[in-house]
Amino acid sequence: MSVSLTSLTQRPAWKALEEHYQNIRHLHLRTLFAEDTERGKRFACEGVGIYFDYSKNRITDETLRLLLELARSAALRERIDAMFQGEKINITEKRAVLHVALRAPRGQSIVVDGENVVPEVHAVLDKMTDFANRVRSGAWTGYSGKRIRTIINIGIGGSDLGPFMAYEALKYYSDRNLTVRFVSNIDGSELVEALRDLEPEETLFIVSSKTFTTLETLTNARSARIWCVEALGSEQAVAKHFVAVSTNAKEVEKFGIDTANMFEFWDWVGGRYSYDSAIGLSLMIAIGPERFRQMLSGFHAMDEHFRTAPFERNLPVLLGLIGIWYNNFFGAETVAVLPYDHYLGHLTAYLQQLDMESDGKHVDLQGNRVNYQTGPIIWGQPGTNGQHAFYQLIHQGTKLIPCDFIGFCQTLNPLGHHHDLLMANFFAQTEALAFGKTAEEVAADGVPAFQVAHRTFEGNRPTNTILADHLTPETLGKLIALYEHKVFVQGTIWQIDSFDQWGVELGKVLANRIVPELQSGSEPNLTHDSSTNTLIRRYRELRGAEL
Ligand code: G6Q
Repeated sequence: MSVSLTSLTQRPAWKALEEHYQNIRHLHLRTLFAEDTERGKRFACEGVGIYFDYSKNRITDETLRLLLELARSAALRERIDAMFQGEKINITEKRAVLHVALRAPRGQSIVVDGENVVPEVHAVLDKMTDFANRVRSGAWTGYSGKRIRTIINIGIGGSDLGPFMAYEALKYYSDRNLTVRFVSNIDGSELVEALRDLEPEETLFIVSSKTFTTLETLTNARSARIWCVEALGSEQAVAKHFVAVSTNAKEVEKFGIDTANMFEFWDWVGGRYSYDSAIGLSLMIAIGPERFRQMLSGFHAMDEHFRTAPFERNLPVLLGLIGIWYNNFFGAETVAVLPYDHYLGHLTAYLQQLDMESDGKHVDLQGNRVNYQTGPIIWGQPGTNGQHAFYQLIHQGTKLIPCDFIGFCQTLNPLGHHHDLLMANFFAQTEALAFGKTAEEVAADGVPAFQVAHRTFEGNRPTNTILADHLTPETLGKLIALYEHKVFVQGTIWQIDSFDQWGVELGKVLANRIVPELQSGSEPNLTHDSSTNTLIRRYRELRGAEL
């Protein structure tokens, strides 16, 4: 795709938004709702069963009109088509960006370098299905013939956060005779704690690494292998207790895993966009192939919505544009993601990587430093715990923190009135954040004068509400695709490459330089800055000391 674009901040739509911001920055949500009794319905839309209420945002019809204009000026439509058609839009790595192909139905065609990739996707899904069924049924046994009870996914970043989040999110649907654990950190304590109560005979390791060269993953995998071989008394045990998920067959073989037990994916799947590929093998084993495929059809439904719905009713487009409004015009630095569902406890950590690794860039596609803000800081945790902790700052602090509230109308675990109470909190919070409580209202409650200022809530704190029926594999797929595409929308407007991650690559190189300096027997010749040199010397002095 070659669309040449005027610099972002010089575009008429951008300039118009700057001016519009000056006009409405003091406008209160109280006024907006009072002036339009239908606002709660008008500023809401539904797509593929996800209800999106964006009325409690500091926007008017004019704001939306201008934001949509900005999207058009960024050639968003052309860019969406380019992604779905397999163009190499990840320009710094010269790669196509095709996580959407991972959930394309059998029979669809998406061509990369002259080849339709959809049949390959389904061939791997079929291989995963067969393997998952064998583990779940007990047909696949460990070396000593016992069935597998625990699966340990060893991976990090994109090869960990996605399957971990989704396993927790869909635990309700998982086979409780099997447990999945996730080991990511190179800190040996994590692996030791994960293994301490396990039977090696009943444990299966899935080594998940796109490159199969990542220090953390390979170090953990080697230690796990020693644990397994020592306990089972033979190298032959590896074939029954280790499988791999990777794009790199050569390295998998080098590690000693039979490539017949390797599940493939491709360089056009970014790590943080990969949990619906073979990287989700642990999840598929836990919830079963059928539910995994339901999740994929949820992803696909949102993909199609994103690809075809008019921007005015397009959930990822609206979510993305509203985020731009606060990030680039109000100067908000962060976004809080607040799921009101126990099972979504790891969603925010997952979205943190998805969003911040994708859009945390300071140069545009031409390599020029941008003169505007790009990706926000994503943070948060499930309500209502947050209400008893950091919500104070959202309600009464000095910072503007736009929030995404995510909730469900039905619970998977009906228990007394729990769910109504949970959702009452959800609705009450977005209401209070929007409307606040004036000093007059506080005084009218009989609050002593000295407390009135402290107990006044300015309100005008913006929130999005994302509401679905209940949490199913399909709903999770829709939700994740919603955020994937929201990140894409924003990256497109900011004109950055949302699909590379040079900051992560740097970390991989830097640590390798210091390892020999920590381990060498003789005093190393340290050439870092004086702080790093001193810290390394201190560490070398103390590392061998008795505990
Ligand atoms: C994701 C990133 C990064 C990556 C990890 C693990 O988009 O590239 O988080 O997933 O560094 O890499 P491997 O899968 O290659 O081990």
